[in-house]
Amino acid sequence: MTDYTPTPADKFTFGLWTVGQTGRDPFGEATRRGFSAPDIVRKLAELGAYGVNFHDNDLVPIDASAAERDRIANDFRAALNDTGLVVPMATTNLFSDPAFKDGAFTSADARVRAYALQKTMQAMDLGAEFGAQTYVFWGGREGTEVDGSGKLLDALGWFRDSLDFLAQYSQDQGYNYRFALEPKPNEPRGDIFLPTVGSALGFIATLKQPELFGVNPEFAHETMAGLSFPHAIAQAIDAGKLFHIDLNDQKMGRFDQDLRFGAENLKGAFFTVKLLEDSGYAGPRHFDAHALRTEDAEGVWTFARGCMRTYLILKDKVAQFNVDPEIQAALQAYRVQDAELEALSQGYTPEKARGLKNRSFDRSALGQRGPGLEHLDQLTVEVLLGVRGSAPLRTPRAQTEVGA
Ligand code: GCO
Ligand code: MN
Ligand code: MN
Repeated sequence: MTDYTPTPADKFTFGLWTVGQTGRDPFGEATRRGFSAPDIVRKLAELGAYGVNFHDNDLVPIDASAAERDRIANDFRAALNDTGLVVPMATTNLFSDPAFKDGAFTSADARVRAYALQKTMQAMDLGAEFGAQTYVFWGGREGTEVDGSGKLLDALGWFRDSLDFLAQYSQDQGYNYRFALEPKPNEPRGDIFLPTVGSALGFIATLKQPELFGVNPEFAHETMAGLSFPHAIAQAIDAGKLFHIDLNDQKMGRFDQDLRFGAENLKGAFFTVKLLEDSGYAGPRHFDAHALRTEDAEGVWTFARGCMRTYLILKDKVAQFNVDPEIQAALQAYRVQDAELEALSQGYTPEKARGLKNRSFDRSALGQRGPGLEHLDQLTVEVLLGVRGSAPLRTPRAQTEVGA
């Protein structure tokens, strides 16, 4: 029986801002002290994580002197070297400072837009210094409460110009980042631009170098929009745009809870893991979540362990689902195959169009078929409840993929 202890081959990552979160919320002060960046690195390594990600100001305070910046970077580098933890992703804090209160790349103030570009270039330099390959854009303050400001169309244009500018900067510096846009419908703004994965995918197609841009979908954010996270990531995978992922959990219709992965929607978490594993997604499994405000330091590490452990348990459940004979039979029964009609329906020719138009279909028979979805779904629930099958089918270590 496996104990579901993660190893770096599982590619689990956390942000400095996630396990470092101190419990502060809009109504209350911090409830715990947080940890230094090197302490987070050491503890995550001890727990079996693969990497750590950061916003520029998680690591270096916004008002640090050059000497402070270098000292902080050196301490952080020493912890990474000691532990072997890597930094796969970096990002910019374009939301905390009052300068960004009405947007960064989409501010109506040209000076703020220019400062946002400067700050992001510096943050990209910092990320590259630690080997980050993916650069995330979460437009926390990119939005409005007052649409009478008349900037909806201009804002999208400013956003586009900034992303095009930064993609070119990355190439000129030889960083060759892959950029991942992270959608969110609201909070902290009343309405945030590019609210869903679908919106971000549509916007990417309008950029100068769309091939450099993908998405960083977050479980909580699609759920806040009332949407299905598995559906969102399926569309991103289909488009070749799943560049990164923020795993966490969320109750629908609430504030952004950033709960421990699998804490709330086990079925959604299961199909998330299934899509990632079955599609061969090779990127980090990043947890953008934090411990409940009630927790002390020990609770934070219980939370981090729990995210990884639940992922590994669900990965086992996916393997079990994929070989369960009754489930496989139900899946097969669900699909009706017809070689002749499939050949006629694929790849237009005038003959096929004529052939199809001349076919007669038994509409009433088509409407009468019961596809067996209740049966299939009950079997899925029973896999999740642990009453089907025997021992867990953990992938042997030697077969799991290693490396960045
Ligand atoms: C949120 C966001 C952030 C971003 C992070 C990376 O909780 O609203 O998900 O945590 O992911 O800023 O850019
Ligand atoms: Mn979130
Ligand atoms: Mn996120």
